[in-house]
Amino acid sequence: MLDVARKPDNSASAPAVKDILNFIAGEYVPAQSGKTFDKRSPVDGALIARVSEAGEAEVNAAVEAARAALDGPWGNLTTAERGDLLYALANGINARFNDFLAAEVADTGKPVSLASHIDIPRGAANFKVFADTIKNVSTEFFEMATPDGAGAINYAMRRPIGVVGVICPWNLPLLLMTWKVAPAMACGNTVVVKPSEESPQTAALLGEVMNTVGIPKGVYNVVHGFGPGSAGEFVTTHPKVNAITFTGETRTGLAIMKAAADGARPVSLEMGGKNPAVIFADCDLDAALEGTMRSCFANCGQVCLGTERVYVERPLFDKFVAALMERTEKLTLGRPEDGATTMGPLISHEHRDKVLSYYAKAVEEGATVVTGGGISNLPGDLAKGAWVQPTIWTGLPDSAVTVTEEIFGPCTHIAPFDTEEEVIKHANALDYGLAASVWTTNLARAHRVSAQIEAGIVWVNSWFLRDLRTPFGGMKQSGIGREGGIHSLEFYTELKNVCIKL
Ligand code: NAD
Ligand code: 6OD
Repeated sequence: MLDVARKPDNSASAPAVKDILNFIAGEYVPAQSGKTFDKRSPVDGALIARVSEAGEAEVNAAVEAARAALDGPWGNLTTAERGDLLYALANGINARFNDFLAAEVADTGKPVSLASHIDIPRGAANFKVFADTIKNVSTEFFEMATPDGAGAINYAMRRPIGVVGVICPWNLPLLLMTWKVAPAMACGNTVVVKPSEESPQTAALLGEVMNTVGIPKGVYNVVHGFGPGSAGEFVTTHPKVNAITFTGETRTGLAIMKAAADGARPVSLEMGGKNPAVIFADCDLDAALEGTMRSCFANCGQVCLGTERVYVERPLFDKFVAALMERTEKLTLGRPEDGATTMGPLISHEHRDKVLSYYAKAVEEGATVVTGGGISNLPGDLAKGAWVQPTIWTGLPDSAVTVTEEIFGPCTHIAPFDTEEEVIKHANALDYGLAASVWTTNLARAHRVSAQIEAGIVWVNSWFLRDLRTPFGGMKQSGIGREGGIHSLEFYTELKNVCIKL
């Protein structure tokens, strides 16, 4: 269970324009081409960073550095030595907590209160969890008979898979990047990370911590840029990248899977979702409202596990909609460092255009707009930020685009249901299967419904409660594979069997 509280430092704001470079073989380097792209604040549109865009030359250099580290100093460390370094990394992030917080908040505009409780502590915790996991895993052993009577023994060994390409999204940048980098490194691999173009800063900053704690050069490399025709494509098509782990949209994941087919390279894909919440009339209403508020609006609705479809048992429907509306209208949009802020902006104007197109589509499709539905007009500089109103709709059929496509914004549709059987059909109606939450005080029902919902994780009477030892991933088009605890080891290591004839 994650419950790490840290006192936010209100100095985590108003960054100057920074130059963000690629991190290759332990050095910060600009692209040979000199190409850069601008990173603007989602809060007020101000230019906050100029980011060096890696070309093929930088990606090649990063992959070569990663391979050299693997064949050299990193590959020679014991599991315990790697574990100690991973602990030092976690402590190193915590020692620079406010720097990471400032960088994350600047890139994403998320409230300091959120990033200081979730993003940065989890970004650090991932290293400790996987350092511990790797120390405690055994492999299988079989004795067998042989015709000469002497017998043979078989034992399995885990070996690193090699250079791992790590392609990251922008919604929880440090948390989701270290969620992949930590197990990859714990298992003895080296990495080439491609952060999202929208959130380059914390991945870059982590390079400093890698150097400070003495991670050998080349183990952790960062190349900045976009997807197609840029660093993302160069990493995922590079023949010397041995495996690719990805978090992002389903469409992107499928393109990466095709690229990985060349060379038969394994992929781990954590992709999109359109997650249901199922609220039974016997639920603890306050808890269900509190949890549903978070699952719909935390991080401005930009959480892959978030709820964009709420199904409420009919006797509770009107009351639930009215209460959720009331709470939604109390959300406070504002500057990240303002303690009163409970919701930030979307990541960019481009993403806002996408979310607003769904707001318009919902109306076209005949939705009742319970609250929101437009742009939030904030005063002063904030008027240039990527703000939208938190939005609730009712009245749409399951076939509506608004109810079937992932929007990834602060919005949800609420529909009534009458029976368990019916709501399970609604929940399972889409090609996505990432997460769901069920709210009921009936234990038998909770178990019955959870068992039937097609999702990688089902929360009962909670949301985003994460024990990092558990399997995490999506069913159907929400993902391929599972990571977390020992499941990460399945992806980040190759198992080999040694058979010794006695
Ligand atoms: P995205 O797919 O647009 O981008 C993710 C990363 O892929 C970025 O670094 C991007 O530059 C890169 N990329 C894009 N096209 C590429 C290509 N052709 N080849 C290689 N790299 C490419 O996703 P996003 O907008 O950054 O993130 C939001 C999406 O991520 C949502 O769909 C959300 O559900 C999903 N997500 C899923 C999980 C999960 O655990 N399942 C977690 C977080 C986010
Ligand atoms: O908590 C995690 O480890 C995780 N992968 C969360 C994903 C959140 C998606 O936005």
